[in-house]
Amino acid sequence: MSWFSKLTSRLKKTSETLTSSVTKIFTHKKIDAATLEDLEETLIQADLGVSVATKITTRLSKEKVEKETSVTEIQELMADEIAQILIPFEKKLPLLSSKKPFVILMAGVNGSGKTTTCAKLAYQLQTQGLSVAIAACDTFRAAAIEQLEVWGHRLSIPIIRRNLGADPSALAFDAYKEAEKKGYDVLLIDTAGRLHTNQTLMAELEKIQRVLKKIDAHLPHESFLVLDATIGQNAFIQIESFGKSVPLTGLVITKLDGTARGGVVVGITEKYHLPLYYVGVGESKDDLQPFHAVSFARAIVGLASSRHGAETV
Ligand SMILES: Nc1nc2c(ncn2[C@@H]2O[C@H](COP(=O)(O)OP(=O)(O)O)[C@@H](O)[C@H]2O)c(=O)[nH]1
Ligand SMILES: [Mg+2]
Repeated sequence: MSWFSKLTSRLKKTSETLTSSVTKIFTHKKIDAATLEDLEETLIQADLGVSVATKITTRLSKEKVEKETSVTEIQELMADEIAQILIPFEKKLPLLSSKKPFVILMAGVNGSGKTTTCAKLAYQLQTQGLSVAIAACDTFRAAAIEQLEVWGHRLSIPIIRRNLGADPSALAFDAYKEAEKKGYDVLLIDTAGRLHTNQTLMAELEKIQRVLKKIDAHLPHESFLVLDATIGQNAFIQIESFGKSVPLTGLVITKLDGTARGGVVVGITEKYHLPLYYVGVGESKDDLQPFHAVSFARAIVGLASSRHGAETV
């Protein structure tokens, strides 16, 4: 299955919900104030955010008012507006060989998908010819270390670990030194899940960064917040709270396959202006995709990858 087909099929819950509402609003109806108001409400309910909803309805009212418009035309217009918002936040990882190992810290609440994302990302980078290790800095739960070792075994990823209860910042320090010695290109740092309200754990996350900065002030090169899309608007408070302890450089949004709330990606990027590097669309090793704004915009409104239906990705 191509990259785009998978994205489209995994985002079906979001696109079907959105499309069925749009179809209901516009079938056999001209665009007028009432239909536009219904559309605006639908878009807000789909977690796209008020300003995006307003942009779409304003443009429709300018271009199409009092005309019969096909649902496809409306989908195209929505995809276009959404893509324009998302494009600035599509960014590729700058894996510069001068920064070796390139260090990415993964933060987030429990269950957001940090460990799985580390494994999938390591696998993806390996297939691009890079050598990758993961530091198992979630030393709180035995299951977390085991979970990484299972992935590591399955995908031949070196896991740098210590025993349960070990100091995560000391482990991060040692893992960097080991990755440096062994010449790994990339080091991913998995961390324990924490509620953003837990001061002790947030302080520990800060300590991991402080310890790494003693080696090199630029470390970690990237700090990603891993967000579970199914939580919808709650993502906003997580970004704000984690942002106080970690200078976030980017986002990973997971579980887009399991939710009708995929629109939240638009609301989040528009509000926080953080690059979105990857999206998680399932639980297996191939289910992490680099974020492509245009494809994503088309997929969430239920359109093919290009205007002509051809695969472009
Ligand atoms: N459907 C789906 N499940 C995911 C995705 N990413 C992670 N998961 C699942 O979410 C659960 C929690 O993931 P985990 O990586 O352990 O979260 P962590 O606590 O942040 O490390 C696991 O059962 C994963 O398989 C995704 O993109 N889609
Ligand atoms: Mg974990």
